[in-house]
Amino acid sequence: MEKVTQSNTEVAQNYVSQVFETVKKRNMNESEFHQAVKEVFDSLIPVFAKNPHYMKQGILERIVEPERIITFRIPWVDDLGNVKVNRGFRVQYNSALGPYKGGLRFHPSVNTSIIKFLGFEQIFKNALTGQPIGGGKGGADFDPKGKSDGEIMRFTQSFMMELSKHIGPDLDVPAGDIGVGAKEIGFMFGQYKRMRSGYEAGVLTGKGVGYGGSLARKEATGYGTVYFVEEMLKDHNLSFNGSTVTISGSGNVSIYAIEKAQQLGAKVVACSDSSGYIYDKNGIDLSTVKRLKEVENKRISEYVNEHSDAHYFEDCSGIWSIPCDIALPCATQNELDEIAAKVLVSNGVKAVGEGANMPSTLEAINIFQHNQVLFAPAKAANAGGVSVSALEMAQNSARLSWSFEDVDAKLQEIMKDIYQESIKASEDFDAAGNLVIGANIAGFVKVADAMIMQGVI
Ligand code: NDP
Ligand code: 2IT
Repeated sequence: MEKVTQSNTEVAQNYVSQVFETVKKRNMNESEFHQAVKEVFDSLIPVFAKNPHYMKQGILERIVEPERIITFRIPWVDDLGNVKVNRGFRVQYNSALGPYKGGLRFHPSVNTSIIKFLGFEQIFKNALTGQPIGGGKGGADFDPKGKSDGEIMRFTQSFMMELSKHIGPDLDVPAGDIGVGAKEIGFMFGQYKRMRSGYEAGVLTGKGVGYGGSLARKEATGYGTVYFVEEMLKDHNLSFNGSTVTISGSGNVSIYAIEKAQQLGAKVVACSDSSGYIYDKNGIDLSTVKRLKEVENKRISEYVNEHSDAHYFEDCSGIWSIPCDIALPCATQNELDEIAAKVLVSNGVKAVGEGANMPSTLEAINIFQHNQVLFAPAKAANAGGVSVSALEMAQNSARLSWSFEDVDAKLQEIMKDIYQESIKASEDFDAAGNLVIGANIAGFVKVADAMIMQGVI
């Protein structure tokens, strides 16, 4: 390790901005991808200043270039007999630490930029978990809203016909993300099995618990986010207990973040979907949200029909105008912008924890950090989901299934470790307490060192 001088820092800055310019040129019009890359690159300048050998190894140039991107046609037939065509994606980003691992997203907004930003972040998130998993992501621009179970099954079967050529328990292990839950994973697993001569349980995670799924996987991302934020709060003599919390979204991550925050004594007063948000000053009744979203597939607006004190507001971004101590964005990318961040700050928010992937814009993160708001970045805070996916792979390989309590205890341990590692990296690189920098560096160093040991590949 070299002594850091001003000129080392300048060399590192120049290197980073030159590689970033190439990234922009080579990946034109991919704004989400640029945003994710910029956040990581900016964090790494002190690493290159201290360890110039990473620059000589061309590590940034290699790490931003996916090992492989697969795109494919997904033809399927709707209930009326019409032929539909969607586009499928899988980015196999980095396998330095293990098989590619990461979710599948079904949403009309899915495109190359979205899948690449998610895949890029997944590399460092997966490294932080300490589990042997590389980074990948995939999905399709298919909109599951309003589709029958038959349509969803036919679509996912067609999707898997093609994806199956590229995945396997030791090669690439997809899971869920927006629009992909246990139902879709079940249909995909069935179709994959038909096309193989054996039962490869570990090819997908997030499976039903009756056929190889792990207990606590469903809860893992939301619970993990709250465990991580609780750890961060504890360091500042704060806690969920007795605090007022807003949590955007009402999908998988959001529901289980609400559940754990409530178990820790918080009052969660608001949640949302893409149409609008609800505010319940008495605290959200989670059993109603679960029934509406997990069973009946309804809009969050229906909540107020059953809770007369609650209010529904159109425009989901308005959720950030509700005064709270802790805000957990758990819906989607860029759902919390600079204006929303300023409103949260002026209402006295103490901590923000990202359950979703890249929910805060770079400008919003700046606002939080300049106003001493504790900030838990997605890569670290939402790593609980993929951590338990890796535990599901381990159980599948061993042909065992662990109890809910065992998996939950391991999850808590992993989230604490990620917090400690990120804090330590922030201190080692003169940014004490900055978890964006700490998490990016801690994840990056593991991947970069493994890549260097494996040669120029
Ligand atoms: P779900 O599909 O279960 O839920 C998504 C929620 O976010 C829904 O309430 C949805 O509302 C809302 N939402 C989606 N898109 C938008 C949008 N454009 N604007 C406003 N609201 C929107 O997905 P998950 O809960 O699994 O995922 C949520 C986030 O967490 C994503 O960023 C995902 O990448 C991330 N994540 C997920 C993990 C997992 O294990 N599932 C792990 C780590 C991160 P509506 O129903 O109206 O569309
Ligand atoms: O963004 C994520 O970490 C996920 N959607 C979960 C990935 C996984 O493989 O469990």
